[in-house]
Amino acid sequence: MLERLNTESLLRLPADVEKPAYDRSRLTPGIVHLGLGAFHRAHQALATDLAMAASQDLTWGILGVSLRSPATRDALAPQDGLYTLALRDSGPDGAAREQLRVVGAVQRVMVAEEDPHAVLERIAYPQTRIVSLTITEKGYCHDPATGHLRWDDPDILHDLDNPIRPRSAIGLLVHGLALRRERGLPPVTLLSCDNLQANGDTLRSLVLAFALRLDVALTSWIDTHCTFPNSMVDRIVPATRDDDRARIAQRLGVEDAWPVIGEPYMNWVVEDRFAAGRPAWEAAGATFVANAAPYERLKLRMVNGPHSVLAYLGTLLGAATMREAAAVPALRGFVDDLMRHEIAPTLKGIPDAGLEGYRQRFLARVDNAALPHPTRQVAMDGSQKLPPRLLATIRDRLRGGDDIRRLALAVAAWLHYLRGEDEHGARYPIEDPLAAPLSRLLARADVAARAAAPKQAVYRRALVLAGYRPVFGDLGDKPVFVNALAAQLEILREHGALHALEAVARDPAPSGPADAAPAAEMAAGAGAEAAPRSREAAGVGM
Ligand code: CS2
Repeated sequence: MLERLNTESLLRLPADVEKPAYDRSRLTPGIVHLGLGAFHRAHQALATDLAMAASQDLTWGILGVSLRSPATRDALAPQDGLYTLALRDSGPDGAAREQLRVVGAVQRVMVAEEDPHAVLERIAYPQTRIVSLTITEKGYCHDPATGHLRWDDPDILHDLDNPIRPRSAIGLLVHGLALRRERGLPPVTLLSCDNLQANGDTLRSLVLAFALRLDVALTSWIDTHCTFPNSMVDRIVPATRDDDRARIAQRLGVEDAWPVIGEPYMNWVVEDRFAAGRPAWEAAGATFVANAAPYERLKLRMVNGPHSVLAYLGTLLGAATMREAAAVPALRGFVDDLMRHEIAPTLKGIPDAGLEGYRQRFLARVDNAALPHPTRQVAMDGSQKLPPRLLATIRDRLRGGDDIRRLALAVAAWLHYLRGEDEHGARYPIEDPLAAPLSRLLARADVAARAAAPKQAVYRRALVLAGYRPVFGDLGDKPVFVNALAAQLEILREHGALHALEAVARDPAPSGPADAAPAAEMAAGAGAEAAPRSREAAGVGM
């Protein structure tokens, strides 16, 4: 039985393992972080560790909060908050390389569900200056298409009436801020590090909307004093596997119950609007800017969008990892063409965005043989991920009257993936907060297609699917989109993913928006269906 990683065993780790270069016994907590998953531990916690080492300002210890699961707390508490970050890639000879660092910035871990009041107390702690979040897209309890708070979300409803025991991140934040205000404490910065477009602005509007239901004075206090910087974070962090744990324990000579693995590449761009100071994160390579929106758009569209495409088409083709997916020549070529021809042109005019660098790096990052990244991990929660990653790009393209066939194939691939069965007949679970309504949607689309005249069935199916407002918003009202989707869905259903990829590669881009010729004809034949919504398309009866 190996000894556990902790304050004491830290002293005996091998010399090639990097360690916190500051006195952890002098740390004081300045950050409360909601969502202590691998993503946070591989970037913000690391950056805070490096910032404290560089500046010796030790007032930025992190109190990590898991919203529900006790697993991270159970792993890290016996380790005094210490964990290993393993950055992995391949050397010039193709052999895996791994750089290990023990991160010391997390001082303590709490589980909100066990003791929500303790979390509120920490938000309302005098020394807390930043409350940050990586709770994934679905953690915001917002409508992915509009960005508005979902007032029908059971946790949000519960939290409006429960100032002492909130369950949602938004409830914890607002009730925690209310306590701060009551106690006359200074404001804090609320820093979202999730993959949402305008993540800070989105968080701000959700917090203010919730606060407004409780107390106007609180709302204006938050609005006037707290800040919500937008930020873009980029690092691929697959879930840790048992073989990672075993390998890392062997190198450390002690057991780490939950190391985190990631790629060496990291990019963090943050708006420099902090209400009460911040760590010297530039020591870890963070870039501070006045406006992070262009960088967020760049990353969501040029990394996360193609990522989702590889995950859905890859899953349909039976690829278990992102690298396997990108090794399918037709899919690789498709992703590259998609970035070049349909995504990158929507990002023109972004200053200093390094657009070309992002494109060139993308496939090389996915190819990292030392970092298997399951397609399943990226494919999950598509209902939340599609709007900022792919649909916003489609909207921009439609505005310009530009070709969207490749983007339509990407969206069709998600819808096709939702059937839960790959092209070899293997079944997989759909992990998505909207899994149940989406499954009903697929069933209704089938019924509508069966009921339609044969020539219109394809269009009818697409019309019902694109009419699902929580994901597509008003895109389902746009015949050009529905046509393009119908055409790609039809090819996927009838001939499979490879055929669809080859067809879109063979067919040179048309000049105008009327690209999905066969479906466009169907739409014309479908008369009123090409016009604004039918009851079915509006999602009635869902
Ligand atoms: C991925 C992201 O899981 C996903 O959906 O697209 O987590 C991606 O790896 C990171 O955003 C890269 O920065």
